[in-house]
Amino acid sequence: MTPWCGVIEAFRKFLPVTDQTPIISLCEGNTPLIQATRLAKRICPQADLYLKVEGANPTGSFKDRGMTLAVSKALEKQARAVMCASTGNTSASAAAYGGRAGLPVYVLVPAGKVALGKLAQAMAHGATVIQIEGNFDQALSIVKDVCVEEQFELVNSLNPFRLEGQKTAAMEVCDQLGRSPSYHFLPVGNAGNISAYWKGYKEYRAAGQITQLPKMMGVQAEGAAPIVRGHVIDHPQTMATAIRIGNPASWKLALQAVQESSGTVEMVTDEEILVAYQALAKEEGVFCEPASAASVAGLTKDSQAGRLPEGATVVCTLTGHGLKDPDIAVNISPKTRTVKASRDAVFSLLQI
Ligand code: AN7
Repeated sequence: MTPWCGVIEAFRKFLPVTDQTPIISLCEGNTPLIQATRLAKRICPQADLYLKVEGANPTGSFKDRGMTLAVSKALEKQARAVMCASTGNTSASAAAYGGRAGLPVYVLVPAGKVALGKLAQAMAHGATVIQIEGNFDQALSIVKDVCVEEQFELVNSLNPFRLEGQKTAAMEVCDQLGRSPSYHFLPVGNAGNISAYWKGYKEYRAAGQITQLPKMMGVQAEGAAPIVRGHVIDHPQTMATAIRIGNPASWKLALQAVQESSGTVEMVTDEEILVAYQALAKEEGVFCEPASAASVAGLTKDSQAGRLPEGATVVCTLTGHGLKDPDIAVNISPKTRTVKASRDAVFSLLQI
């Protein structure tokens, strides 16, 4: 068996690279597609449910699929530096891949609204991390200006190479399932990923690898749901900080994906997200970050409302690893107990 060498090598013929492109890879992709029978029995007994565990990528999120290509292309065109605005995961990925390419990395993040693990990653990989007293949308607007003036390579999903790389996730799902799912749920923030998946599915069908296309089901957090509400949200709010975005860059592309596929964009409350987050961790052994669980929260809602047909094959993308946001996990779980180092003290706590 040839070893896995990352998404550019695996999907080279679908990607805009040549023999001259220097490939910066951390062997991203090839993430598990895990069947979730226990969870399905409870939330959608009429369907087969699979989880695409993107937290298993090298920096713990799906962003690596796009970043390998964006940074490789930045290096090819001899960019001076790479820069992004981020709710956290893009900055972690840019820092890792940029560092590996030997490029300076600048990231702008909303102060106090980035999960600890993500901030730690950007810092550890040596990026210049600038926190702004504002939100993601303001950060992106500043970054766009700086990149034009300084001729830095913008590595947000406005960079078309990001979406090209991320589309490989849809292709992997088809390879793993042996066909396309009938429904694909994923969280929507800046709306790049849902657009990338749709591109990937369509290209795979055009290449004769699949015959059907899934319905694309986007899920936003209620306090940060501009696409569902049909207008920009100036002050987006959600504890799922990864998708705390009020003016998504790929808004139009996402709507197109949903309309072309006869899917939907819906919103779920923070409480519904946390219920799904805990169920995934406890019932399936899959620890994702809160934003990722929005996909399963959306599925739960649709299934309960009778909108999911009998025999559906459903994939939920879990976009980021649970370890990204340790504070949430600790804060919403029952407190751990500390006792004397004695057998009796320990036995007294066992619930058997
Ligand atoms: C875990 O890192 O926008 O709809 O700056 O980190 O493609 O934006 C992150 C987004 C879902 C939404 N799940 O994806 C960033 C950033 C997780 C994420 C999304 C993000 P898009």
